[in-house]
Amino acid sequence: STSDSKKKRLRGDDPKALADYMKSDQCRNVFLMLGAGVSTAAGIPDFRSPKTGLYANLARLNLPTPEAVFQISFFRNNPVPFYTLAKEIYPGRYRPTLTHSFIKLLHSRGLLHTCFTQNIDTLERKAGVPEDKIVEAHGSFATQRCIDCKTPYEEEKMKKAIKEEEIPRCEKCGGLAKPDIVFFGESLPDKFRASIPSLREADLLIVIGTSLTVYPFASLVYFVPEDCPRVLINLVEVGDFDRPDDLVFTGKCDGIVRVLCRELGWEEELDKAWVET
Ligand code: CNA
Repeated sequence: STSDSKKKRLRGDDPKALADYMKSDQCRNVFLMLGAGVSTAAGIPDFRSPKTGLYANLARLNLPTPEAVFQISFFRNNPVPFYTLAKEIYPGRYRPTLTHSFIKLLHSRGLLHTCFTQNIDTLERKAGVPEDKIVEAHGSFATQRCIDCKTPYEEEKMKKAIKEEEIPRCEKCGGLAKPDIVFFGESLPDKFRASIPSLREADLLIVIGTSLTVYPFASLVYFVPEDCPRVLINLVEVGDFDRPDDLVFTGKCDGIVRVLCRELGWEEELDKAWVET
């Protein structure tokens, strides 16, 4: 029965029920899983949205398939498409969204355990979420190295090369220098695997702005306990949110996060955090 269930039963798409649960002392460890949809309002296109997504707009780069831009074997022979794209999405041009500020708030309220992100734009850090709470599962533009001898490459030089449309090369071996973002066929950072067991401590999992199509990242939703409510906030329904305590909110994440913060009594703080970033 629901009465002896450890967690409060959550059903459907009621932000008040979610807010009440978040305010209760049952909810201590909140985990997040983020995707490109969190950053579209910042002006960074996602991959898979029809028309606006990056994959829909890569045709002009003459790729065999859109995914090739992130394939290490393709990159080795032709790094130009990747650097063309990198110029477009390079951090520095964008500011965090309201949803990023919500994550900062979860941290300052002592609720955030870990923020798993597929995003490579570093906007979580920019919003003020401390690095030790972020797992950049697909790496980021924060560091870079040679794909052959692995010698680190200077950030300023990478910035300059991308800006001036030059191909950055390792000063040691002449290999291609690439930002440490994970390409298809490359392994995920050690921190990703090391952080998976902590999901057993989860009292709440919030999944925001991802198509949940990239593995192993997408499988994280299965590592939280059976009775841990899982919340999806996404433009469209994705994944299998069919456990009894799962909640699904469809729409733009910034709007949904605002409604949730209103229910939490955090709305003013949310706007303040966002203005200050
Ligand atoms: P995706 O496959 O493009 O899916 C994005 C999802 O977000 C889709 O289901 C959209 O419907 C949804 N969405 C778009 N806008 C919003 C919004 N405003 N509110 C709510 N939902 C929205 O992207 P994933 O992240 O799932 O794919 C994984 C790839 C994308 C990772 O490897 C990333 O590195 C990569 N990526 C990152 C960025 C970035 O760093 N900002 C940008 C583009 C791609």
